[in-house]
Amino acid sequence: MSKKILFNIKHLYTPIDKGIPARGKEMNEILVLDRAYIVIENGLIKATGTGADYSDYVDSDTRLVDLSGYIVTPGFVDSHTHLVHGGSRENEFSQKLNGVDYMEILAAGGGILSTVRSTRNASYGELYAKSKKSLDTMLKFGATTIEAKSGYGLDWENEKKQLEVAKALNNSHPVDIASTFMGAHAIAPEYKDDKDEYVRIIVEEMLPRVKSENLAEFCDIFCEHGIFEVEDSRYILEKAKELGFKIKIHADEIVSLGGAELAAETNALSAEHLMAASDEGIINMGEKGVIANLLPGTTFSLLKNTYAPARKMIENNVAIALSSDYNPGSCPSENIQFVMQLGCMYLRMTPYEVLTAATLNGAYAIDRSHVAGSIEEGKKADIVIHDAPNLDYIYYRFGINHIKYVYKNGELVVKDGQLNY
Ligand code: IZC
Ligand code: ZN
Repeated sequence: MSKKILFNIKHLYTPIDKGIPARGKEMNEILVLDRAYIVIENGLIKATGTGADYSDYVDSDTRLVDLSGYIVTPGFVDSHTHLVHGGSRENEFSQKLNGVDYMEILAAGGGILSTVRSTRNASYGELYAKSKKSLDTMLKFGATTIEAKSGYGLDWENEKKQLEVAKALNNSHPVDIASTFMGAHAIAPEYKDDKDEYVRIIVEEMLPRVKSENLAEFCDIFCEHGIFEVEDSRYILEKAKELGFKIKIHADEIVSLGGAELAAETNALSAEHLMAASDEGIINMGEKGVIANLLPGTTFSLLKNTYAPARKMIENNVAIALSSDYNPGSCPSENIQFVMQLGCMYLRMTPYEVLTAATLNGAYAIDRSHVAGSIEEGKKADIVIHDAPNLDYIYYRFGINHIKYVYKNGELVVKDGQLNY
């Protein structure tokens, strides 16, 4: 039995898990404990409290860790990433600076399709090494659980390669990874003039194989004009549901297409982006309990000012998760803290709402709420210690890394900001 007690924590901040995602104004409810302690046993949280009461839990082989001067939050849950991919797209950065639109770059065979070429050309080992490096960066910024999508293979061999890299990293790396199949990220170049055939391949060939080989839990689709229209998306997602996948939709990222409405209609677990979501779509999502997974790093990186209408979502009782969208095109940064800072600055969410979004609601968005997302008895001891005097400070001092220590499953995996596993 290994036991640790983190004590003398200046302030501990955590959302409270009520068995469903925190919706609307509930997102602003954070439990704050001063001079707090956390008892960790066998990698799990056994108890929390304040003051000296932890002494009841101390026995001869308990390790005591004094955290005076530091604040603590749950490990961050980055519930939307494109972790596994080949190459980079800095060549598109200058195009973007010159006003060329994301969709124009894609229509000209670049964008996602450029990363498809790099990913197909990369070996399993190369993808593994590159993804591991990114995962280490995510961990150093405080993410202890993430989601990873495929979608840069667009054929069986290469989609499988991406998903196998994510699965292997989930087994070998401290960060937990939930996998999503996203063969419907773009139309494969081989079928650019025959979308229906590519849709058939996704539904009849790839989805059943992903399921039978247990390579992913979720199915996601890029529902956007000129990629997969609402009808294509509905068809693919309904088939995915029949096979037992939980579903997600990249919805209303660029134009208002009815993606939010579709997410509500199909009972998707989450809808992603939503920068251009309609009022009706937002209302429907609130009614159906679809999580809005907002990705302000992408809006920032696309040089846009059309941030998702988070306040309107909160007014309509929507649960919001916040994620990096880490990918080589529209958000080439693994820094979840910067995304949280953007959440305050541009989505106009409160520091408490942002914390809920990047922890508990992120865990719900990838069906990990039973193990992650809050510092509560029975969950994994995934705990982040910030070198900061209070929570506001970590949003106010943007662009730097505030992490002092990270515990994952009760083990110290980041020490003084450096990897320690
Ligand atoms: O590689 O551009 N939006 N997919 C949908 C992305 C962004 C990732 C990319
Ligand atoms: Zn994405």
